[in-house]
Amino acid sequence: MSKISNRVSVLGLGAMGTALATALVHADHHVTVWNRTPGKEAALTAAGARSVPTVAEAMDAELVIVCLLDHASVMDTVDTTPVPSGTALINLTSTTPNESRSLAEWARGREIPFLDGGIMATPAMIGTEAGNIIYSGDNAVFEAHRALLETFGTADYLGADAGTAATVDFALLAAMYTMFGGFQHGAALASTAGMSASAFAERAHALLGALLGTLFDEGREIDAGRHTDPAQNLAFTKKAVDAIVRAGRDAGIDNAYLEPTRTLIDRAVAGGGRELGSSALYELIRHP
Ligand code: FVH
Repeated sequence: MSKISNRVSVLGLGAMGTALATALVHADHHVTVWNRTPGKEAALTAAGARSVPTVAEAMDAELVIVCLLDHASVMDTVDTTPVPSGTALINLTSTTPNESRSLAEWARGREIPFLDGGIMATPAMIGTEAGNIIYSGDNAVFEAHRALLETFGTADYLGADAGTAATVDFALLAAMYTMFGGFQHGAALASTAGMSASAFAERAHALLGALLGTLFDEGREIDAGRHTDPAQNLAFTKKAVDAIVRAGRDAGIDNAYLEPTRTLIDRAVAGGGRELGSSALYELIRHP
């Protein structure tokens, strides 16, 4: 079969691969889909996509987007068949930075133009203004397919190192998971006073929402290496977090989320950081 320009394939029809392929079909691209297990393609083929039974057939495209479970499943899939000359590969599977670099190395060895991406969105956000995907790797692939990539939402290119997008992706997820962990800790503590998690969510949303803007101040302090915060120094934060840990213990809940924060603050204070702002904790994390 000859290679047809402007054709895009999606490998993987999980929740995210389906959302990506759907957005491409809705944007009138010529979309080919492949999934390891048949049966997930019906809605897409009804909407105009072509489903193929083999990876080799899906590789016959200008651009192949891979969205599978993990690095191992990507290698299981792409390393089974030759990639036609000129076909570019974009990996949107969540992989560690080193896994992304190793995939880039694999692609380089086969002269496959390669871009790695981190999806900063849920499937429902793909194809909407809320969708955002960050990319790194071969800039020529990003520029050649930028318009198509913007089908998913905003598309940001972060640099030539294929591991950069995965690093930033995981950095954002680290912030997200610890925020949700903090919420769950708070909801558990509030429940011991009879407050429902929904009622707690309303209050947490109001407080955390009002504080979100201070992230920019934290960022500036860290970049300047200053760590001053006239409003609240680490000596004060230590007293507050110690008391919250005691309250959790008294209430009979598990302090597993909060204890590491307390340990970090203790280390910073013991190291002479009493008068510094909480952004000083960054230095302990960054330079362990
Ligand atoms: N869903 C989300 O909200 C997040 C948002 C941020 C980015 N993630 C990452 O996207 C990757 C795919 O996620 P997903 O939600 O599509 O995942 P599933 O619905 O579980 O689908 C998994 C697909 O992977 C296929 N698969 C698994 N193992 C293999 C393998 N060894 N060989 C070939 N394919 C494999 C699976 O196929 P099947 O089980 O239907 O045959 C699905 O197509 C992921 O990295 C997220 O972290 C999503």
